[in-house]
Amino acid sequence: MRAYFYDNTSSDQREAHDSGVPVSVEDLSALGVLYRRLEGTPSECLSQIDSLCLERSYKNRDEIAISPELLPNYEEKIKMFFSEHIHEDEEIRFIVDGSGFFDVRDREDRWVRISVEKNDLLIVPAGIYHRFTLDTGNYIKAMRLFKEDPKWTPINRPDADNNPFRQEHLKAIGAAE
Ligand code: KMT
Ligand code: NI
Repeated sequence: MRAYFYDNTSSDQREAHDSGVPVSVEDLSALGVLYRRLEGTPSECLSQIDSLCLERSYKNRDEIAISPELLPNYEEKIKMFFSEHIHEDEEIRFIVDGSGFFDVRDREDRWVRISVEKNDLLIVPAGIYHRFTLDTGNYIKAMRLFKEDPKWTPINRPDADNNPFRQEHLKAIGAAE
């Protein structure tokens, strides 16, 4: 994992867009974005995920593979993942293989790009504006963890501006409007 401010140039979303200004794990955590790298064999990683699920009450999981060949309705899904949105629940992803970018908005509404790869675990909090893209490797496989009653539906910007989960997130990071 590596995080940095997005350079806001208009080239392909799959490029790194690295402004050269890093963002630390602590900075991410202050935005409610939690990161952990899991170590060990795949089965050791799985048992760490099992413990995390118990601790945080994630009762369900599935796996998604994203590449032009593997994901049905690829073009449409890729567009949807990259439209700025929130969820009313955490977005928890364990990267099983491949790599990609999660972009999240900071307190001043700047994009922070989080480059994730195999064995990275990322928790994106409810109410934060974010988006996802593949990188130029064009492939990621991720385990998606969710609570019993997942609130999957992305709520796009600006529709989510007055959403209570958005307001609560702004309060949590000290940026209430
Ligand atoms: C999402 O909600 O943006 C996704 O599930 C796609 C990213 S998972 C690597
Ligand atoms: Ni999302």
